[in-house]
Amino acid sequence: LLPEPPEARVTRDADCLFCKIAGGEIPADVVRENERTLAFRDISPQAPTHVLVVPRDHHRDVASLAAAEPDTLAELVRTAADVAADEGIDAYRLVFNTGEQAGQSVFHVHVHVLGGRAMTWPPG
Ligand code: DGP
Repeated sequence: LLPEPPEARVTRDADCLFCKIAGGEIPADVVRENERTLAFRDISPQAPTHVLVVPRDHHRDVASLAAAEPDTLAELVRTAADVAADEGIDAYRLVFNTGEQAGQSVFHVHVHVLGGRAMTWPPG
């Protein structure tokens, strides 16, 4: 038997926008990728650097990812730091919106990497 292609090992949701981006069906401005994660620029940037880092596997939010694949969650954060370094910024904000009321609109876990301008606190 031939080994499975990598995509066959990925958990996908056919209706999920970020699964489609991770699968290459919808184009995105990809800045980093590896076997488990993908980083691409947000379509509606809120800062000079605004990149989303997602796992290739489908999980609805960060708590689900933490429970199912803690190593992948750690890799999302490492990738976010690598993106910031690539962009030449040493101050940045990582945001995991969780739930509609907190501003989550795409239910495939993603960390926002925001930087390149001064940030205010508290967030709105
Ligand atoms: P959130 O609201 O936290 O779930 O963040 C979802 C982000 O995804 C939001 O900032 C806009 C971005 N987004 C939505 N659709 C697309 C898309 O088709 N391509 C890209 N690159 N980003 C998208």
